[in-house]
Amino acid sequence: MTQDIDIEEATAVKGNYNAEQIHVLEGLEAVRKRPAMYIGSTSSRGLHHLVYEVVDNSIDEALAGYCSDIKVIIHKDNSITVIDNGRGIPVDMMKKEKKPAVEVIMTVLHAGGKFGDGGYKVSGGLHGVGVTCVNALSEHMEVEVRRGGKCYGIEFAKGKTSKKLYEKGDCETTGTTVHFKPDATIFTETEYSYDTLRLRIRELAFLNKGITISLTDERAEDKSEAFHFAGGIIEYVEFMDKDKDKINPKPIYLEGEKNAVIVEVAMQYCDTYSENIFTYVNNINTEEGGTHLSGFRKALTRT
Ligand code: 0RA
Repeated sequence: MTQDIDIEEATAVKGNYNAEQIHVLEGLEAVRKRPAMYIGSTSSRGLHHLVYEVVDNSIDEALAGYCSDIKVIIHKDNSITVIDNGRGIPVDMMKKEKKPAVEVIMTVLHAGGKFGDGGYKVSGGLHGVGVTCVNALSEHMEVEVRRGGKCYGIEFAKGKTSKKLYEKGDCETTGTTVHFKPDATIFTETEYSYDTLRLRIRELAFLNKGITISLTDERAEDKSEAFHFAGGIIEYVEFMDKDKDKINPKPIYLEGEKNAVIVEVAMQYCDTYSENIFTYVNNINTEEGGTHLSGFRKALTRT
């Protein structure tokens, strides 16, 4: 993918840049210039996508086994806060960049992948560029990191650092809080739909058993829900079949792992004529199926 930006022009306008700054600018400007290339669209769909990208990072932390609770808040001004109780984004200085890791993660495209250990990135999405894109497309973003007994803050505007990492004080918990306000000059729609976010958050809670994901709408009074499914996709199937006459009252459940690929299946027969089959890969609904679906069908027929 070529990043279409005139570095010479940018340098001429802004003065002297060193190579590293140009690299950062290149990424962020590219995202702001062609946002749809990174998040699909700048309509309502893209607006909601920003939330999914941030939540995705917390889900990854949960899949790595370090986070059990994710909170999503829609504020009155249609800005969003995502809070998790994971390990917190690392804040230590990175030698090459001479910047704290959290700043590099938030401002350098593709920086995400360099961090977690093998197989860290398991949840779907933009593979490390996600949260950087959200930052680039936000009027402002604040990140709070709770880690190693301390609480830190860092702030950005349109993807650029506006307040360097600072220590806020002591803190006994760990986790990350990301607050962002989508840039109204980029998005054609800036109002969040509770129901749209709710559907995806509930789906993520079904797909990732044991994690609690809550959604709060501060634009309305007492509008808050928490989703937690200990049974995961078993409960998803039960939910989908709740008004049907079941042949096997308890869904059949299979779980296995091969070549580092984890597979989960939950199924239930009903007395209906048509079947509903939903497949997901890394939390993303694969509407057109794939080898995972055809393999499953083949195996089921054989069995
Ligand atoms: C990189 C490395 C580690 C954690 C994270 C990123 C991380 C990112 C996000 C984004 C939202 N919540 C997050 N929580 C964690 C692991 C650092 C370690 O080894 O402790």
